[in-house]
Amino acid sequence: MKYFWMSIRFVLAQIILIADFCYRPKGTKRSTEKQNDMDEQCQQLALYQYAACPFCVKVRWAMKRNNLNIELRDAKRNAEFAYELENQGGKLKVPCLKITHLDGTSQWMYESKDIIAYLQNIADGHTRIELEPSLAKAS
Ligand SMILES: N[C@@H](CCC(=O)N[C@@H](CS)C(=O)NCC(=O)O)C(=O)O
Repeated sequence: MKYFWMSIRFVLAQIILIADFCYRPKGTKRSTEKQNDMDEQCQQLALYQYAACPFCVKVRWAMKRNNLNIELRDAKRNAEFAYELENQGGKLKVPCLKITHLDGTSQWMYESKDIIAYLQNIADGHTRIELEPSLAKAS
């Protein structure tokens, strides 16, 4: 019986991975200057996720759609990421977005809907992530 459920989970994971690959959206283009600014803001973010989690796929699609280059941390394959997520974030659940603030504190955002809404606000310029002085452009 154990092997039956393992097989079902394996097949479902493969379906999710294939769907992710086939239906991944194209990214919208922005000017190089705006993209650089967005990339700098995204350095304050990290997404803890599993490759074959449907909720994580939704978040990764939102990132792709908006050209947000956020570091992906696979908490299934990397024990250190899983440990950080559980001990600093509070629970071993994905997706979870880690937002590092200027003062060094971190915010751990769970729930794919909340993460997608937050990322959309960043992409639309309604929310701005404060940058480390070393990252902020001298202008
Ligand atoms: N309502 C959550 C559901 C997230 C969820 O159920 N994630 C699963 C993976 S697909 C999970 O992390 N479960 C706990 C675990 O696998 O340890 C969301 O939309 O983000």
